[in-house]
Amino acid sequence: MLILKRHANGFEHATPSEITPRAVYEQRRAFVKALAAGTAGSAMALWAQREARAQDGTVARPGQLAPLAAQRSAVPGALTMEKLSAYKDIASYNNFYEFGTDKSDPVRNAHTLQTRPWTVAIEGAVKKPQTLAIEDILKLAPLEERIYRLRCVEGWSMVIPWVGFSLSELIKRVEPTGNARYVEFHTLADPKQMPYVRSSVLDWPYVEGLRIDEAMHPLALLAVGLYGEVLPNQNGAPVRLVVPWKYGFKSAKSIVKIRFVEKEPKTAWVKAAVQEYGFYSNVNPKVDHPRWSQATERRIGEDGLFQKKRPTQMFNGYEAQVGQLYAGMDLVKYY
Ligand SMILES: Nc1nc2c(c(=O)[nH]1)N[C@H]1C(S)=C(S)[C@@H](COP(=O)(O)O)O[C@H]1N2
Ligand SMILES: [Mo]
Repeated sequence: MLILKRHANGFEHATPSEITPRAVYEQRRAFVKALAAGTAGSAMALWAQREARAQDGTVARPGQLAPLAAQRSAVPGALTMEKLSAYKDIASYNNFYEFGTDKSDPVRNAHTLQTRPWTVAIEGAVKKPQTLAIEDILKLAPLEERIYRLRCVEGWSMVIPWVGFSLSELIKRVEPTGNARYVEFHTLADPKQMPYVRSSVLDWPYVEGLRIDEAMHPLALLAVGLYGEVLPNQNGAPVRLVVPWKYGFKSAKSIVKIRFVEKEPKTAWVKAAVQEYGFYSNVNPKVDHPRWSQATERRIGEDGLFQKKRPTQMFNGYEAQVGQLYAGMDLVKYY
C-alpha cells in the first residue's frame, strides 16, 4: 500500500524502504548476481539497463515475469530511443476510471483487482472462438520489449517500456471471418473489485475498438508487462491493449473479452461525449479537442515551472509505420 506525504508542491511518494516489499529487493539482488555470473542473456542486459534506470522507482512492484524471455522487438518503430519515463511516474500517474478519476486513485485502489484466475473470451466473427486463460496468453507468442510513446488525449505523454506481443498473433490464431471488420475490447467491470464501477462516470464496461486492419498492424500490442516485470494492476493487469499512434484511451486495460464484429463498435468515450471523442482517435496535432489544443504535450517527469511543452507529432510519431492505414481518409471528419 502506498504512503503519500504532503510536500510543498503536492503529494509525493514515500521512500522505497518504506513501501517496497522485501521480495522486490531480493529479486533485484538475484538479478544482479545473475548478471555478474553471466547467466543472464542479452535480453537481460537490456532489462538491466531498464532496471538501473528504474531504481528511482518508489512504487510497489509486482515482480518478474516468468519466464524471463523478453527480446527486443524487431517490429519497425517499436523501440523509440527517447528517455524512458520513470517507473514511479508510469505506475502512479494513471487513468483507470474503474478505480477513480484522479491520477493518483488507481495506484491506491487497484490492489483489490484479482488478476488470477483470469480468462479472455474471444468470440464473434471468428472460425475458432475460444476462451484463453492468462497462462495461455502469456505463452501465445514470444514476449518482446517495446518502447512506445503514450500520448493521452488530455495533453500529456510518457515513454513506456512495455512487454508483450503483437495483437495480430492472437487474431491469426482465432481466424476472423469475412464479417470481422472491427474488433471490440471489453474490460472487466466488477463493482466488487472496482469501486468506481458503481458510479456513472462512464457506461461500464469500458469498451474500446479498432478496425481490423488497425488491430492487425504489428505495432498494436497486447501488453502483459512493464519495465521487464509483471504489469501493475493500475496499468491494466493482467493484459491490456497498447495502440501507440492513438490517444491513450484506446489502450483498454484489464481485458476480459475480444469480440470480432461487422459494425463500428460503440466505445465508452464516444458514448460519454461524442462531440469530443471519435472512434479513430488518432493522435493529430492539427485536430484540437473542443476544449483544448492538441498541438503540444507535457512530458510527465519533466514537470516544473519552466518545462517546455513538446510539439505533438502526427500519429504520435508513428506516421511512417501507420499512415498508410488512413490513406485518402479525411482525418478531421474521422477524428
Ligand atoms: N479499462 C480502462 N482502460 C483504460 C482507461 C480506463 O479508464 N479504463 N483509461 C485509458 C486512458 S485515458 C489512458 S491515457 C491509458 C493510461 O494508461 P496507463 O495508466 O498505463 O499510462 O489507459 C486507458 N485505458
Ligand atoms: Mo488518456
